[in-house]
Formats: sequence, structure tokens, C-alpha cells
Amino acid sequence: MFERLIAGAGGASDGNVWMPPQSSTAAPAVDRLFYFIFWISAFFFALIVILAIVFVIRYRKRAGRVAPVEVPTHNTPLEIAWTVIPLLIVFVIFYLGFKIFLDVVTPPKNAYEVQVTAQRWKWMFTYPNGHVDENLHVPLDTPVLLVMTSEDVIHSFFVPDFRLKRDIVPGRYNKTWFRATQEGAHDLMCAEYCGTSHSTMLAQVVVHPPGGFEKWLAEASNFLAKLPPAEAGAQVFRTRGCAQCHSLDGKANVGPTMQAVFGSSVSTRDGKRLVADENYIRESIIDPQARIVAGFDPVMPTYKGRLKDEEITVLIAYIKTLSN
Ligand code: HEC
Ligand SMILES: [Cu+2]
Repeated sequence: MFERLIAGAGGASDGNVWMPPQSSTAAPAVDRLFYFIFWISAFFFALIVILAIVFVIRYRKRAGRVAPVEVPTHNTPLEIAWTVIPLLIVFVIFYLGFKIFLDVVTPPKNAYEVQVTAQRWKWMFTYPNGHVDENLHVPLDTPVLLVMTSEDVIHSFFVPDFRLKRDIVPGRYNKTWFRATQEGAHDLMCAEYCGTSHSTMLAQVVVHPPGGFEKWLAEASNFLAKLPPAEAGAQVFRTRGCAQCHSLDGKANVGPTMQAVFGSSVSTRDGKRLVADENYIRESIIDPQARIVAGFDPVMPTYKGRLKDEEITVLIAYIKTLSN
């Protein structure tokens, strides 16, 4: 227990009270810098608090004691020392931090590229073959380049085990990269408050052993062919973030519930009524702003160009099953 409390003590790579396990090539350098700053802060905290206590006791007001006369003078060597020593310390911190920063923002040339889309309140990862997943799957010990953008507000991609955090801004692409050194699942979260369900904007980075990643990707990409339409539709509904805004239990969320929506009579904001058929569902997905459901805000992002026709078809098949 005690060694887990001591910052930087042996075994830091398994994680301790301060830091989760080191699971990427960048993590050891980040931790070294963290502990360096941590121990400097701890040293000066102790020095200042101890001196303050000693002086308070030693120079407290006592009967018969005469206050010393103030002498306006100064001590040149002392003033140089307390200027130059902190200056050197901050130079070292800057040097170490800048070196790590350059490393973290400069991806190697041969990196495997994955597109990241952040959207309230879901992560979507697009692989080179076009497959989209709700978790980030990567091969072990391989540089992975993330090209990240947001559909709505600012989010932040944060994987504590990798010591990796980078903002994701709508309308531009931010890049980061990592090389995972530990197999298994690592938590991924949004580190920029992005609205109501920000705290549920979670996913995992799944690091596969050699060969396992290719197998996973081939298998996962095949879901449209493998699953019955309604089940494939349920998967698209979950992985593309529809479930973040649409409930299945009849309760309105950010958007209307999907329970029994198919075939129902929908009132739009401009006072019209229509029956929710296949064409209406399709239009709602591709052009959500075309007709706004009464009582809701026009906040649904368009999925035009983001969903294949087959995916929209299975989504409709799935939404139909919710009316049975
Ligand atoms: C950010 C929240 C959000 C996300 C994500 C989202 N929607 Fe919506 N959706 C809404 C809102 C709000 C409305 C109602 C306003 C409107 O019509 O645009 C709506 C309306 C709809 C409607 C019409 C419902 C009705 O009662 O007439 C359908 C169908 C629909 N969405 C399907 C989907 C599907 C399928 C997805 C995923 C591919 C999705 N939505 C993703 C917020 C969202
Ligand atoms: Cu977010």
C-alpha cells in the first residue's frame, strides 16, 4: 500500500494513487515530468510551512520583548540565489514539457489512421475500410494517428492510461497519435463539458494482440451482411449515437421517443400533421431540419453522407419493430 502512495517509486508503470497504469509509449515521460513538478512542489510546500511554523513560535510576542528596529537593507547573494534557482527550475520544466509536447503532436509517418467523430454524447471511430465503431480498436505496439473532428460543440479526447488528451473542435481537424503498450481495454472519456449527458460520453480503447486487430475489423465490418436487418439496425442505432437522444421506452429525451413512432401521427412545429412512414423516417435522418417535430428543438445533426443507404434501410427496419 505504502509504495503505491510514493510518487515515482518502483512499480509506477502499474499505476499508483496518483496515476493509472502506463499503457502507451508517451506515458513514462509524462509521468517523469509530473513527478518532477510534484516533488519540487512538495519540497517548497514543506519548506515554507515548516519555516512559517518555526518563525511564528520563535518570534511570537512575549512580555518584555522589544521589537527589533527595522533596517532598510538587502542581501545581494540571497536575492540572486532566489531569482536564479527558480529560473533554472522553470527552464528545466519548460524543456521537458516542450520535448514531450513535440513528441505528442508529431505522428510517425507510417501510423495507422483512424477518423474520430465526437458528437453529443457519443464517440464514433471510422476505420480505413469505412467501418464505424463506438469503441476505438487498435493493434498493440503500432503507431495510431487520430484525425478528429466534432459535429457540434467542443469535446476533448482523453485516455488517462495513455496520458493523452486533445480537444476536438467543430469545423476543423485536430490530430494526435499514440502507440499502445498494454493489451486490453482502456477507458476513454470526454474531458470538456459538452452538455447534459457529458458524463456519459464514454468509450473504450481496445488494444488487440498481434493479428487480433485485423480479425476483429474483418468480423465487425461484416455486420450488415451477417445480422438480420432489425438487429443490424439496432446496432447502428446504438453505435451512431441515436440512442443518446432518442429513448425506446416512450419518454421524451432531447428528441422524441422511438417507441411506436413508426406509423404514428406526427405534429410538426409549423402546425402540420403527417404519418411517420419509411420516407419520413429517412428524411428525418438525412435532413432533420426539413420538418421539426412540435415541442422539440432542431438539434439533431444530419447523417447525410455519414450513413450508407443500407444502414438507413436497417435503421428503418429496426424503428418499425418498435411499433409492434
Ligand atoms: C443530438 C440529439 C439527436 C441525435 C444524436 C439524433 N437525433 Fe433524431 N431527433 C432529435 C430531435 C431533437 C428530434 C426532433 C426535432 C426534429 O424533428 O428535428 C429528432 C427527430 C427524429 C425523428 C423524427 C421523430 C418523430 O417523432 O417524428 C427520427 C425518426 C429520428 N430523429 C431518428 C434518429 C436516428 C435514426 C438517429 C441516429 C442515426 C438520430 N435520430 C439521432 C435529436 C437527435
Ligand atoms: Cu463531449
